[in-house]
Amino acid sequence: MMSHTASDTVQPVDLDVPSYVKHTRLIAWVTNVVALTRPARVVWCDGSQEEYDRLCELMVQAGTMRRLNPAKRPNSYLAWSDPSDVARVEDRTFICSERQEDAGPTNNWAAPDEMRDTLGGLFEGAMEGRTLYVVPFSMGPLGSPIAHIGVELSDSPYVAVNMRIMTRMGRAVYDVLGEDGEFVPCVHSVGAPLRDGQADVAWPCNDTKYIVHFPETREIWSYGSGYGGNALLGKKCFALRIASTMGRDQGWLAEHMLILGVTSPEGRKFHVAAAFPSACGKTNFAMLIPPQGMNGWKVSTIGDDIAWIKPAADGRLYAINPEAGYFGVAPGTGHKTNPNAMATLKANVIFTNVALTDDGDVWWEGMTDEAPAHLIDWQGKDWTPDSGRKAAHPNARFTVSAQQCPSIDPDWENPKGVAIDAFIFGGRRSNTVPLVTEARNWREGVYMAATMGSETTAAAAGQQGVVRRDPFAMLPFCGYNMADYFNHWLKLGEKLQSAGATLPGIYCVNWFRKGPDGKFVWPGYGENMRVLQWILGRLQGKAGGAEQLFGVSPTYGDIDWTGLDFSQEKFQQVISVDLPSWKEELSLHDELFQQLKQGLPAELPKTKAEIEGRLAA
Ligand code: SAT
Ligand code: MN
Repeated sequence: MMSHTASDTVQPVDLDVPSYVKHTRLIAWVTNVVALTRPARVVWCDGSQEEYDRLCELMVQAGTMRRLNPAKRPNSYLAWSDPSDVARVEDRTFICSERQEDAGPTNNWAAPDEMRDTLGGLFEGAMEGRTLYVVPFSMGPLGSPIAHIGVELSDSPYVAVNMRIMTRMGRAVYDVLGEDGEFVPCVHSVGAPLRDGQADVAWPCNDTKYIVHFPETREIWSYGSGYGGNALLGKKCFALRIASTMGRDQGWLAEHMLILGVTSPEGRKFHVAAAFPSACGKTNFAMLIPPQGMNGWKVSTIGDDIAWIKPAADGRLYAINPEAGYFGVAPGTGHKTNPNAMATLKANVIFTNVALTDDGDVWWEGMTDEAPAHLIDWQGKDWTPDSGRKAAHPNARFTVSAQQCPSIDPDWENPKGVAIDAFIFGGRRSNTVPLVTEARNWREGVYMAATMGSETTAAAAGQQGVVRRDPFAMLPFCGYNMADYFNHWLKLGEKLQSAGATLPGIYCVNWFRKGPDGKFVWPGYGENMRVLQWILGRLQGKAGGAEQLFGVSPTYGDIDWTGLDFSQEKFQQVISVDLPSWKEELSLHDELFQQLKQGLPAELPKTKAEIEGRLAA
């Protein structure tokens, strides 16, 4: 990068603090970040529609976004990122706790002082020529006792408008903050200063990337990427990595979970929180429409990605969705697979890295059975169905307000949250793991969740389709030592149980078993309602099942098959527990336990020994 003597050319900018911002510590922090990064101007975002429209128009002018055909997709935009900036970068993500063992062996760690030096160098002058946006946001309903506030300073208008959809962003946050309220400071730069009249590019970013968390001081610094998970700092950085450490310290849980409501034909309502790794269908599951033959069942959506869960005075666990929108994977979302998402996406959407149709609308693989004859692909190139490549990036995303979802639950903004009846953990496994298994107790459930494996997806940079352990679907998102995290779950369960509470049931699912032909055997999507129904039946003592190696799974007769032609033979293919595969699977659990041996709760190897005993017998 060019060296530059900033003091000759760059005048200190006028901060222009709005009169409604009265928080001295916040103003001092903004002053310091401005002095370090030297933006050309500072804009205090108020969260208004006028501001959103203005920033979108600015990006249309700059070539960052294009406006979609208002007749097809009102008030919606399409952004194409730099081809190198399309996913989270786990190898560039750091947890900088004071002690390395607090980050644990599954996180990248750097000493806080050294990292502060590195960041100081990177952020020095990083915003030259750009605008610094001050983005105040609340994770969770404004003023809710479960909510927490953050302020993101970013030189990306794409971040500012996406944060307005994904969080409660704007002026009202300052009323809650007052003069000295707590907030998580988040600093973000795309790392592409504009110097000496240099022309801008449509999607500025930098080959050098750092996504950094300081858990003790609860700070986030992100450099070099404009992509969602790296740049919208309220999401994975705050609501999972920083919040998980807050939860550890304060006795609650921040989880990579969707939250849904499910109402039985008799009108009884349950709430389920379910953890799956990125790009494994959380949004689809949260918006599930029960299939033909399961009339009277209803699923409603509370959240699609993150849950903050706190024990309440009644001994039950209550969950809120800290977000206000969905940053969902577009490919695979269609009228057949997720009609609710398609309805949600009718208007007011920001699409990133999907393809553009000739009539100014969007398309992606899986939206329709047949692809349009001609498209402009996500890299701006002409595309036809025989191009031999995908039109949308596999991790292409939509950003849309949760309020637009037809299946939104009336309680989705309830500041108290909803009481959780069951936790579901699921990975993407073409073999080995059965369709559904019930843990016989909390400890067995924590074991299942801790040892979960999943085939990697396009949501993270790196090789795809390889099985890796992804405990609780939190491997990339836990802000502290995973062994301590397991312990936190075990201890929370013990505490609630000894106070006389009934804990939620824990279930492990796998929608992704493949047959000998390499195709998925389970139809998935709406048909997952049958599994949900079995789970709720178990919770009420109404549904049967059979004990297997590590829990209870349904037999063919325990599932309601009304309206679906699914043979006993196929069912065997998705439910079977193959003993040689499980020997192999347990050795992989062992590898994980070896890696996490420091601080690993004894309950986990003990549970494994029990499974091994059954396997030998
Ligand atoms: O890119 S995000 O981290 O926001 C989405 C995901 O990977 O789950
Ligand atoms: Mn996610």
